[in-house]
Amino acid sequence: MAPVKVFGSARSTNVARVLVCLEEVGAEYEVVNIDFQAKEHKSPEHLARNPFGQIPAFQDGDVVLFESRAISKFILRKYKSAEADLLREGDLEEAAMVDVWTEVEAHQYNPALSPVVYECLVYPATRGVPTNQKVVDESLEKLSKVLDVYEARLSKHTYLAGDFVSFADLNHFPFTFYFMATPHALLFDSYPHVKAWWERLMARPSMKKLGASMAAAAGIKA
Ligand SMILES: N[C@@H](CCC(=O)N[C@@H](CS)C(=O)NCC(=O)O)C(=O)O
Repeated sequence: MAPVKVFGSARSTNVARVLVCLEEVGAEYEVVNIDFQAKEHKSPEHLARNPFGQIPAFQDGDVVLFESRAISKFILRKYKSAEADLLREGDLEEAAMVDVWTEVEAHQYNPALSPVVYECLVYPATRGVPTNQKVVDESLEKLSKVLDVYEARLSKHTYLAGDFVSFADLNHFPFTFYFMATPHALLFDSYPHVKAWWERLMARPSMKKLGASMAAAAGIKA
């Protein structure tokens, strides 16, 4: 079987979300780089894969997809096994909890945490602009409130959806990985159960492998 293709740069957060799923299920894949400098993401060829001109896009034979969370679910369904059952669709309640915490990542956690990553790492490196401290401070305040909820949840369960690792946890990998390279990583020390959960995730071979290549590509300490 030909390996599936992921279009985009492996250091991009939304691409890494897809790659961590591919690593978790042990699928063969190829990353096809899309050159942002050359505006390849806005080329007719790439717009046919992703009409919003963004990365990632994904191809598995005739199946062409965009939106990293949807691509990830396709992968987890296609390669589901007894060892890698990360959506828990065989159990209505477990699947619902995976959905709940997947939504929480998208609508509570990521909007609070990602501006810190953009302001401290991405914009200074890609746009040459200094960090906007007001945005960072406001985001950290929001993030603290979100982490209060995570701390309560993770003091009762090993992982977000329950006592099993799931897509809900994997989803947190790319942005949290970069957040840990900002000067604000110490915030997690105030949330011992969240910190232990993150360390458990980072001990997974999938995250160790991708983290090492993201750190090397972005020039940060893993
Ligand atoms: N919701 C989309 C977001 C994709 C996205 O924002 N990709 C960024 C890179 S991480 C991008 O392609 N930016 C270029 C642009 O928007 O022109 C997903 O999850 O796939």
